[in-house]
Amino acid sequence: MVMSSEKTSSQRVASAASFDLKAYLAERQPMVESFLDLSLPHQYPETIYGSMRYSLLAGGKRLRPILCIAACELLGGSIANAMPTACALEMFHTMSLIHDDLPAMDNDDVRRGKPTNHKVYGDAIAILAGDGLLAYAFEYVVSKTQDVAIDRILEVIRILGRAMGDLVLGQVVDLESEGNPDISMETLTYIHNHKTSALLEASVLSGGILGGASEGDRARLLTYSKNIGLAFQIIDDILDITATSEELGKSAGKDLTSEKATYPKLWGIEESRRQANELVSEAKAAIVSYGDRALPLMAIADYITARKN
Ligand code: GRG
Repeated sequence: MVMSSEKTSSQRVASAASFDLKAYLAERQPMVESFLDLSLPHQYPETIYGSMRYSLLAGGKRLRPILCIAACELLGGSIANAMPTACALEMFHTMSLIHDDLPAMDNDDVRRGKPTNHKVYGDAIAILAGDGLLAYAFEYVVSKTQDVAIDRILEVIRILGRAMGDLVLGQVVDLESEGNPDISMETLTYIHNHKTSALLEASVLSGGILGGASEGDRARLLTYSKNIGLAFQIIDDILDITATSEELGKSAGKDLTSEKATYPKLWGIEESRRQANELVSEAKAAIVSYGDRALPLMAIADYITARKN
């Protein structure tokens, strides 16, 4: 659904800056928090539910659920249509963080300002908590989504499954590139398209599909999400250098100590920031035809480059 508009495209892109993203998030983030809390109640065996809840409810920006909800609303769907998938996206994201932090992978002690899952529950339970969240998220989408045609739910499941497969591919190439700061731009882009962008893309696309996206809507949302996905990673690399561990809620400066290839290393900080800003402009341009309904997604795109953690 493309809206006709009296504002010009550049006026629309500019007005994203005056959209009250704070108020938009203040309404939706607490809803996501309470649905997440209800999604996974304490039950037997207590250890594994405690471990999954520990990481799932540890905070974080909740960017993926918000993107899903915003894309659904853009196309006229409701928050309720998107909420089960929004929660599942956070379960997927959380499971990837738990596994990423394990000693066999990035070996991190702190995440979201708290000791990592394996530090509290041990490696075995942390692995199982990740596996549990992965499996449960799919079930949750199927059993809780309401007022959405079954073929759309099936397509959402396909997209989510593909994205989680992509995360594995990105992580493998990342692990294989460890200690080699001279990897090509092509390999670096492969890693981030799969590790980071894939789930952000799935968040936007699945929200769109739940909201009734046409083929044209899907193409526009894909362009938007691919651009914000890469911009998000570039800013992540910059923040690893410029922000403190307290601000990030995880160990800062790890890319330098682990000799990881990053965008700032390849381009420098200033050029990296310029590239991220350009990607965000392209993302916003892709959805400008939706009129004021696109303002939340545009403001989220701006937030991705302005964020401090
Ligand atoms: C998918 C089966 C399966 C296994 C996981 C470990 C792994 C394979 C993939 C790693 C994926 C990963 C951790 C990518 C990094 C993505 C990223 C930039 C995370 C930070 O996201 P934020 O800033 O975090 O949105 P918060 O805490 O705010 O949610």
